[in-house]
Amino acid sequence: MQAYRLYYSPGACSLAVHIALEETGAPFELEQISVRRQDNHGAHYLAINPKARVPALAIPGEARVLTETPAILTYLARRHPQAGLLPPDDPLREARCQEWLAWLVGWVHGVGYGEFWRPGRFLGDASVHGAITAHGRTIIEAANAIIEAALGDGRAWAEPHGYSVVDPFLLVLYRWGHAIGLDMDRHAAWGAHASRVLARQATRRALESESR
Ligand SMILES: N[C@@H](CCC(=O)N[C@@H](CS)C(=O)NCC(=O)O)C(=O)O
Repeated sequence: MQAYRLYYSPGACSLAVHIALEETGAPFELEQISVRRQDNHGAHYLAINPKARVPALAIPGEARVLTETPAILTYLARRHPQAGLLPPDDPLREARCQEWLAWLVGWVHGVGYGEFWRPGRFLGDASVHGAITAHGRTIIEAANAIIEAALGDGRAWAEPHGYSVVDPFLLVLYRWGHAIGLDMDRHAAWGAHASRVLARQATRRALESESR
């Protein structure tokens, strides 16, 4: 099999895709894109992904990169079913995973962390950026409480059937909570979940390679 190429940034949402790729066992290459220094807006990456975001996945034989984390995760799970990253042949169980992804990516990441880290994305007027950042933090904290309550019922993974593409995304958000200075120790069930994701070989390999 020819190798995938993942365009990523260390610790960004692309980490969830990186972990999923490791779970599949399929060959892949990495190309680091700096989202902080806005290098991704350079001509090289814009030609690859006009949306100028990571992750993007180059698929052998496919002219356009695949973008949008839920789409990439779903593709990898379905393309490599032996990895068990989505429940097989069960529309409701898959829909539950998509329900998580849509909310985590669209609301918690897109709006919560978007407002927190990039208030200028919402309004150009710098005088209101402080209020937008504070609003983003409120969204994140409310979402974190919902995640903790869901994981607090004793399940090992986001969906009770077993590990899925949702779990590495939850790890990304757990790390981001720490990164913005939230007291993540308040979320004991989520912390235990993060430890379980971190204990997987695929996660270890992805994190080790992103720290190099
Ligand atoms: N909806 C996209 C969001 C991707 C996204 O916002 N990625 C961030 C990193 S976590 C990024 O590339 N940020 C660069 C920027 O804002 O300039 C997805 O689900 O993949």
